[in-house]
Amino acid sequence: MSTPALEIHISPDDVDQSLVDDVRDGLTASPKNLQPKWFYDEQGSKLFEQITALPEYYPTRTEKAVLAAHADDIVDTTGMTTLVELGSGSSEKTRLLLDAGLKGGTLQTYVPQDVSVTALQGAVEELVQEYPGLEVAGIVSDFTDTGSSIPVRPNRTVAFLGGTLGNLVPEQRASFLADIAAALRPDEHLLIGVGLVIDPAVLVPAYDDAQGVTAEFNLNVLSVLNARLGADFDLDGFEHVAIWDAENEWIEMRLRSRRAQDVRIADLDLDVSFAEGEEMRTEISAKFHRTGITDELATAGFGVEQIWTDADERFAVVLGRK
Ligand code: AVJ
Repeated sequence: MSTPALEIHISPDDVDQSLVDDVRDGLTASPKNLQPKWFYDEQGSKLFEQITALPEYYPTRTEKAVLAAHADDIVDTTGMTTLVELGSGSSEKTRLLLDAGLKGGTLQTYVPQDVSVTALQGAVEELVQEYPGLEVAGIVSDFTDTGSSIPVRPNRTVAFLGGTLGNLVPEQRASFLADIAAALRPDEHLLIGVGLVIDPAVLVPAYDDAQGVTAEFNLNVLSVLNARLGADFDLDGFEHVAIWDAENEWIEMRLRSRRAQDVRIADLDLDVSFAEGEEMRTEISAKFHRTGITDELATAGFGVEQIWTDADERFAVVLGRK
């Protein structure tokens, strides 16, 4: 089998440099923070897959059910010829759209984007075998920086699923959405999956599960820093925290230092002190109202054509049209 071509817009050196910059910025800030994109080394991606199967973690299965129920409708409404998927990962959800798109007869090209060459290579090889009639053209890039690398093709739908939009703060979301709008022509589409604001009694356990998988996922980011930057974080010295920030309407994950401790990040020649009880933010996962996401899309230049949700209104799949 021939190796499918990937278009590379970011090199391993670029990724290393952005890790260095993020960690230096985050650990010298007050309060300290780390960017959620660094969760996903091999172990972190495995842990995230486990999270998606937890009874408390409703987003993945809910979004999948919404897509399964409405994939034909999405394909009919968009008439998509090209599906561009940002942050595609391994995505079995994608197959729901690909199946519907091929059945509908319009879909010709699938463009998955991911920051990991190896993850993308594997996914592309599988898809090429599974869908012989489909052109698959992968893009390696950072999704926040992808507007400019979206290939020029006929009738594109850009999909950004899973609720990952919620990892960005409002200003980052605005520039991300505006970049995508700038890359699209009139009548092309954006399909985004977002978690909705629901009862914190349901939300919080989704990010603080009984089995402790999310805690392990959160702590794993310290292993990533140990491995990639020669840091000496003691994972037992930190504990997982997940809170609902009602004002910002986001879940915030943090790592709380169990004791006063010093950590050295050798590759940055940086020493960092943590006070006992000090909390470092590792992720926000914003939740939305229909009106809020509609306004954010409008500001970026998209009209909302349709919002599909599950019966409990926990998760929304939103179709915007430029
Ligand atoms: C993959 C970003 C959508 O925010 O729900 C899961 C990541 N963090 N549990 C989310 C995550 C903690 C997830 N996203």
